[in-house]
Amino acid sequence: MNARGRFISMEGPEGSGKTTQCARLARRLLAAGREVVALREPGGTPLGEAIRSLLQHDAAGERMAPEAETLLFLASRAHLSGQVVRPALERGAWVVCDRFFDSTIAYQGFGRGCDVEEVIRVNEFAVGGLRPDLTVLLDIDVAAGFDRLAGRNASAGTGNDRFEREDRGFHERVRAGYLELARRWPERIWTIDGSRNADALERDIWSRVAHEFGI
Ligand code: T5A
Repeated sequence: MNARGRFISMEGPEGSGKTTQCARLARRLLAAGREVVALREPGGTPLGEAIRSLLQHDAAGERMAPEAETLLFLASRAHLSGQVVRPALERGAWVVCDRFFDSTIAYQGFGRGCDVEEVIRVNEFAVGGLRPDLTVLLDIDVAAGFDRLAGRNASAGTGNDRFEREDRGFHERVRAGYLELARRWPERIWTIDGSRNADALERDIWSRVAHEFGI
């Protein structure tokens, strides 16, 4: 458990509904009278948002080395952890984060093929022992997640970013990597079927959070 506040991260493959559920969980916590700090990764600070933009778009068609990509995510996370997450937890706030360090293990480790144990070690260096009290893993079939994104992109008139353009094999490895992490750290990572409707997921996540943290 973190000093005073609570730290919850939401993880999963593309289109699994993390952003939707983070917003709903934050609303429930606010309604329960908690101070909530809602964050996303990469991002959450001006430096982090600048790094996010570097990571999501091709730099003049140049392919980024997997190690460079990993370290950019970690730079954003190190800054966010020290500047925002730790101070929030120390004053007793609830931090709800759309992705945290499991994303780097799943995407850059399992997805890109960087050595997983090495990625875990550098992650530790970046966050200095900080870890979520609870991680909700929204698991979804890769094709189903991409169908959702296609619907969203069509109505928003946007295209796929650098990660969404990766092939099916990459995203299958990411999904399998997440499930492997859930087996490795069952006390922290709770896997839930993300293909269900958003209201049902919201209810289940809230009931788990309320029960686990005594709200
Ligand atoms: N990344 C990130 C790494 O490679 N390494 C890292 O260390 C980190 C931190 C971030 C990218 O960076 C990569 C992973 C990502 O590719 P992002 O824009 O933040 O990019 O992308 P995602 O985190 O993948 O978020 P998305 O917005 O693409 O998907 P979400 O958040 O899972 O889904 P959400 O909630 O936005 O929903 C998508 C669509 O589905 C609908 C929504 O209305 C929306 O249209 N929807 C549902 N439809 C049916 N049923 C439900 N239950 C639904 N929930 C949502």
